[in-house]
Amino acid sequence: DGSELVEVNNYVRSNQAEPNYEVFGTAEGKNVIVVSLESLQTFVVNEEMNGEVVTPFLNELTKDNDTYYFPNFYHQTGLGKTSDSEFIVENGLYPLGGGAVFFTNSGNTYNSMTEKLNGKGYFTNVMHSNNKSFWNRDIMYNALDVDKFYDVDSYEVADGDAVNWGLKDIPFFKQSVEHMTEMQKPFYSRLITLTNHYPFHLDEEDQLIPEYDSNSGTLNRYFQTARYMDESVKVLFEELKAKGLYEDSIIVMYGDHYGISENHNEAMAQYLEKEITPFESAQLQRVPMFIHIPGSDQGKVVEEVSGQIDIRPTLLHLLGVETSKDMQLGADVFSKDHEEFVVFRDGRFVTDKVVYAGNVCYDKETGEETEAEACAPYIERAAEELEYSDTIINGDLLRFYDEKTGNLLIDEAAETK
Ligand code: GP9
Ligand code: MN
Repeated sequence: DGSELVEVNNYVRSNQAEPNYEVFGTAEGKNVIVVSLESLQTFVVNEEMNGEVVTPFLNELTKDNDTYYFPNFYHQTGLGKTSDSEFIVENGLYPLGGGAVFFTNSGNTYNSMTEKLNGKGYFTNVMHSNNKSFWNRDIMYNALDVDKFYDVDSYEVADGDAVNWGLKDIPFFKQSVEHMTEMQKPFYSRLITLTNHYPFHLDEEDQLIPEYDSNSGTLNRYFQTARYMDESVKVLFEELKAKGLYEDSIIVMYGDHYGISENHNEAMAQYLEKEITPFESAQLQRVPMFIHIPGSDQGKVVEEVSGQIDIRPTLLHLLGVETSKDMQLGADVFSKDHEEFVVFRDGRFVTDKVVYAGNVCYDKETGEETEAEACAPYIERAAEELEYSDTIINGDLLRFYDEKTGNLLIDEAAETK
């Protein structure tokens, strides 16, 4: 009957982070372009593979005056992979521990970022050249209030333009920007890339660097497809500039989840030149995150430990949209109240001092096992975070919440029973 919402609401309200008014609204009114970087992990950024630079364009962005780059940013997805990352970004809630929430709870009420931006006059859409029903997206996007889904039918897949899972990212970005030129402004577009996806195949003409030389063909090819992804992002920026959309847009990009699983630890150890302990495995869950605001001149590397759940409040605040009444669990990374505490969907967690993985507490600095007391206070809190999120989703509790006023609609709900 929604009564669980009282406790959840108390928790959310007491963990809320005030916006930082030095950056609040600095992207107000701009088009919003959010790019999901398929399977991109931080271990390839600003690194080389056998002397080859893997992500030259993204490396430049990490040093760019208009870009905030987050090297200590983690994915928080579960079995729902890409769709879980979408869920987190849209709702500021965790995905579920079991199946993909896009399948299990697509009938719920949500107060998505999309819905909020609809309310600000944005034309909201998702662009992804795959069948619309993959991950149940067509159904879930209705629940998230997405105005239009540009699925595979909105793209022309010419001969030689498809590889691996479908349309290559370069033609995908070109055609997506073409669509943007026709959109009502301002728009909020989420673009979901695809080429850097397992099993990481590329046509020869798109192989811009050689493969790696380990016993894992998967890891060997991954560097090549990551290199291609980097090239495709460069094309996105060029196209936005060519079409006059760049200056009026804010571009947020994040890795959706890991691409290289623990099955490739031996090859990964060869590349990283260190043993893949549970500590290293947790650190390998870092995915790059960029916030690019043309002309802002405020860019810097933000070392803050943060995660995908922080994207929604951070972005909304940059757009000048308040979130003080939102039922979200992340926090604005620019806020003084933002806490360096990232919870993975499986219960592992990372703070600025420790990494908790495999039931062992590690010193974040050294990667060595440290005394359990250093992690102890966080173990219960990590479980609590996930539990509150699950409670909201499993109980469809946003039905009983008025995000305009912050009122709980519990009495009303009880009456109608
Ligand atoms: C499928 C694409 C990839 O449309 O989002 O999904 P993933 O396997 O990464 O979840
Ligand atoms: Mn994915």
